[in-house]
Amino acid sequence: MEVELLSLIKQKTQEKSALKISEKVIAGERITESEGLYLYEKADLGYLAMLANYIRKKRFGKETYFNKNFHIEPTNICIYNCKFCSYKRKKGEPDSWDYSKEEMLDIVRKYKDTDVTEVHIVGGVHPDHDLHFYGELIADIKKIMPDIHVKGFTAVELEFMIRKAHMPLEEGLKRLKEYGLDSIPGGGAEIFDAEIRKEVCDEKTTTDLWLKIHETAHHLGIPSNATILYGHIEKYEHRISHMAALRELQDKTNGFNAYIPLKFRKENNHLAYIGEVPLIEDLRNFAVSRIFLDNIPHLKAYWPMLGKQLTQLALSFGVDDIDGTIDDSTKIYSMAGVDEQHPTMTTEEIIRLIKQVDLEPVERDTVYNVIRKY
Ligand code: V47
Ligand code: SF4
Repeated sequence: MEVELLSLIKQKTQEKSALKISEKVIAGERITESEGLYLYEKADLGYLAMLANYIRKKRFGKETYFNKNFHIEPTNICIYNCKFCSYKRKKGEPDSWDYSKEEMLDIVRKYKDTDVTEVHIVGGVHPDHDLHFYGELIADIKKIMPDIHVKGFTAVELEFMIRKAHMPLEEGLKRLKEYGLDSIPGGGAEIFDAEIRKEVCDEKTTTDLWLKIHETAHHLGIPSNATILYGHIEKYEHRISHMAALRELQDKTNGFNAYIPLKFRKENNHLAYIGEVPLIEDLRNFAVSRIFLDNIPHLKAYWPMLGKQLTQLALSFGVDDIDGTIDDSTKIYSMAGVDEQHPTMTTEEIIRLIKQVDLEPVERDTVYNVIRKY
C-alpha cells in the first residue's frame, strides 16, 4: 500500500514539499506547522485526499463509526454574544427557551426503552444555572436511564457553572463526575488565536482556560472531544496553530477522542456578511486535519451541520466518524441556516449513507467501543 501510494504521488506531483510530506506520513512521522500550512495553501486536493485516506484506512480500514444518541439543549439564553451565534437569546425574548429539569427529563423518558447509548447536552450559558442545577439533572437522567453515557457541556458552560457554584475548577469537575458526567463535548473551542477570538467571541472563556478545563478533565479520567469553528475571518495559519495547541495537549494527556471541524454557517448572525466557504474548502480542511493531527484518533464530520451529501464526500477525505442518529432536538445549526431543519437519521439511513460509499458502518459507544457492525 505504501509503495503504491508513493509512486502514485510521485506521478501526480513534482513538488518537493508534497513528496517530503507524503514520505513523512507514510513513515508515521509528524508534520510541522509550516508543512501543515503548505498543505492548506498549495497542495492539490487529489493529493490531500490520497494522503488523508491512506491514514484513515491504515488506522480503521473501511470501518466508519456512528452512535445512537439524542440531544438536550437546556436553554438558548446566554450571557455571551458570540458574533457567529444565531441561537442565543436574552431572557424574555419570544423565541428563547429555558427548560425546567422536569421538561428535560420528559425528553429522556422518551428514550427509556430504546437502544440509544448517549445523551449530548449543550446549550447557552444561562446566568442562573450553576453546577448543582446541571449535576442534579445528570443524576436524575441516570435514574431513568442508568446506562446512558452523558456527554455534557462545553468548556464554556462548565467554566461558568463551576464559577457560579463558587468552586475551584478541579473540584467542580470532580463533583460533576460524581453526579454522573461521563465526557465533555468539543464545543466552545472556536478558534484559539487570541486576536481572532477577540474579534468573533470576545467575552467567552479564553483559549488557555478552555485548554486547562480539558486538561484537568483528562487528568480526572473524563475524556473529551475538540472542535474548531472555521470558515469565517480566520486564516489558514490560525487553523494550524489551533490544531498545534490540541496536538500538544493530546501528547500530554491522550484524553481527546475526536476532532470535529465545524463549518461556520451564516444565517441570522453578525458574521453573515462573510458568507460561507465552498464545499471544496471543507474537504481540504478535513484532509489537512487528518494529516496534521496525528494523535487524536477520530475525525468526525458532524452531519447535521454539513448535510448528508457532503458528509458522504468527507468520508473520502480522512473522516472516519459521522456522529449519531440524533433526534429532532438540535437547533444550533438549523437556526444558523443549515438545510437540515430537522436533523434526524434513522439507523437504516446512516447505514445506507455509509455503505453507498463502499465503507463499513460500525455502531460505537461514545468512547469508541464497538457495539455492532453492520
Ligand atoms: O462551540 C455556533 C458552534 C458549537 C455556529 O463533541 C456554530 O461530539 C457553525 O459543541 N455555525 C457547539 N457552528 C456544538 C458542539 C458539538 C457539535 C457536534 C459534536 C460535538 C461533540 C460537539 O457550535 C459551538 C460553536 O462552535 N456554532 N454557531 C454557526 N453559526
Ligand atoms: Fe452563547 Fe454559545 Fe451562542 Fe456563544 S455560541 S453566544 S456561548 S450560545
